[in-house]
Amino acid sequence: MTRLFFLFTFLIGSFYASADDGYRLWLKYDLLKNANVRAQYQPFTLYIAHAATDPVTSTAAKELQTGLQGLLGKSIRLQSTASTAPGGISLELTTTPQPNLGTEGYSITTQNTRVKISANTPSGLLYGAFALLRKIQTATPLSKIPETSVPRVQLRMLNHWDNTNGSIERGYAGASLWKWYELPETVDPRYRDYARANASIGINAVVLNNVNASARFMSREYLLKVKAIADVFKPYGIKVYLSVNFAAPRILGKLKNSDPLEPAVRQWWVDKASEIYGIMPDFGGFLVKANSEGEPGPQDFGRTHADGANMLAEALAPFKGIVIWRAFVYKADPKGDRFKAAYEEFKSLDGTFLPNVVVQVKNGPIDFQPREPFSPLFGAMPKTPLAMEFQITQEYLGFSTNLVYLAPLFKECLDSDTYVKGAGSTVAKVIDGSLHQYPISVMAGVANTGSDRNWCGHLMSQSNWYAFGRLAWDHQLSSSAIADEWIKMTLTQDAGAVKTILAMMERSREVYVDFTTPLGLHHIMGQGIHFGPEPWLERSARPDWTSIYYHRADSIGLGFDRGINGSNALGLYHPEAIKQWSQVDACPLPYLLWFHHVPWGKKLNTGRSLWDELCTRYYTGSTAVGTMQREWAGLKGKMDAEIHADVLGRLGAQQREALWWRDACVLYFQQYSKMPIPAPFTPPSRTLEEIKELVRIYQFR
Ligand code: BDP
Repeated sequence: MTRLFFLFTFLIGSFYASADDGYRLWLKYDLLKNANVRAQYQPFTLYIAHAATDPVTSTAAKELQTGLQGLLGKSIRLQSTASTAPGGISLELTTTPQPNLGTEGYSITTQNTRVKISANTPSGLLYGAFALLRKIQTATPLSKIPETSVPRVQLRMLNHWDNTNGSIERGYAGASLWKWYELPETVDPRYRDYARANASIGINAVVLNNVNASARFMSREYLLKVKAIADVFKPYGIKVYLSVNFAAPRILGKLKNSDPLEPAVRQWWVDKASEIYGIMPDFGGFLVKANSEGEPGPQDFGRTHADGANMLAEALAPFKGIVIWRAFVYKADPKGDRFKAAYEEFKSLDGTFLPNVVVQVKNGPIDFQPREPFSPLFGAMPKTPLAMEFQITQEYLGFSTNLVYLAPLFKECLDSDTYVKGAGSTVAKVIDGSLHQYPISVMAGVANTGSDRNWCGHLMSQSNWYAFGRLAWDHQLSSSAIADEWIKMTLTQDAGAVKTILAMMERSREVYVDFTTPLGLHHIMGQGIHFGPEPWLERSARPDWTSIYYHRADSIGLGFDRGINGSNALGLYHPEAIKQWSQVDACPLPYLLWFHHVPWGKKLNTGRSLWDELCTRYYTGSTAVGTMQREWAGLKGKMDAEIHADVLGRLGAQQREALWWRDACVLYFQQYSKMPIPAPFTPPSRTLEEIKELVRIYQFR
């Protein structure tokens, strides 16, 4: 039997060694190559004892069994009664709740040859099991195995922008994972693999459908399909949520309108809530995009966002469901500044929402740009729980052809200081509820998964899903620590290769910013598709969908004046936060053109003029992609060949795109600066018209 097991492990191992399609993500569990490393874990690999019989604890035990068998090449027994025999791992629920473990935390302790994972709840045991596996997978020394960890944010959530027809809004990794037409009769085994991956990084909440929501999701027909997915997620500690269309009472319920103060409308939602919870007692709640980009909402009836949110909250409250109401709203006002829109609509509503409402705010004031200052709303709503919304899918960060590790972007926002309660009032502390004692805390990420075999299109984008989950669990983790884990679990444990890949990942976001939107430029990408450069975009359905609205290039200079002589969006921040950005000479260069209209010839603290600095960034940024390409090529043989080749190909595409961006932007802005491309850089060999033509092919316009 044991021999058979080894043969099986060997065969599986050699199969994956020759062709890894990335499906297994970071949960590879291949035999640890180094026998000495393996040996240090031997003492506690004999059996896993777990006394509880609930589904989540069983999942934890089975995951440990599968993982350890693969990593250590040993057959592991699973025993359901507690035992004191040496050399085992036990999963134990605390008999009296331990305050230091919270509801989902765990502690891993080692004593002699035993490892004990304890938690107050089955979910805690599941996270402890995955933590132990992660440690073994990354060859952590035995002495560093003990750990106590509690998530800082309660709801660690993915938002899928998936539609009923299988398409994904801003999805770059194939079609939707959810097969609505097959459900509920056919349940794709992939749902389970998805849930596993999420649970392994602590994600415990999933919104299945697009925020531009079809009312269909509120029909009984669809709720039964949703239930089939929810049933698969449950043993992984994950709750399902749905985006709702605010006009559902009219569209689906055939009421005359969806006015939140209309008794019949309110009753419709009350009835709908009890129907939903009748089908799925564990249902999480609603996510709502209202009165934004053409979606229906309470303002259609002269009501406020709070009226709308509270109506839904009242309906969900008896079942402990929550409403996550998005603050992503803006009006088509050519004279206004979109930067201020969400703040202006929501600030005055602070304190008017029911306790089971959370307002979800995008990290920046505009829209998931490669770099944004933090949204001023994070410093403005002490009486309303605010959720963070990050975008994991790379809508504005190069789709699935660009290697961009997003943890530095997420961290930059989380570590920003709002100063609302003195220095150190970081966005992270707002979000995790510790600054204002919010009763609910949520961090959401717009998912980058799809039906592609490797889930994320670009293999390296798997790291962004991973990093999001890890940071939602603990925003104090460093970007590099997370990348280090991910590389070792996903790609290679060769020390030199890990170092090279880590360095590449760490600088990748800055590289992307440099060749697309350096120095605080923003929103100058291709219209609609949001791909490639289009700084020349002057006309669109709305002024704030053009590029000239944002970059404001003219014969004098470049950038959006958001100071007191401009839109004064800066005035929405705390005085201490304003200070860091308000003076053109002192403003950190990454934010310069976010807040200032700067003369082309203005000397910056790099010693170069604005124009020269801009060109330098475009040129060095696009050159850096070439360097990444060469470094990656040098990693051949250090990881699976298929993965290596795939990433190398994508880096080639990224190089091509980086050169478009460079040439498009320097040639376009040169029309205003009227200055030469500075030495040592060579001017583009193609004309602006040629680039525009190229970009048009991709825009299909
Ligand atoms: C924008 C996307 C659009 C989304 C919208 C949103 O381009 O597809 O529907 O955000 O977040 O970035 O609602």
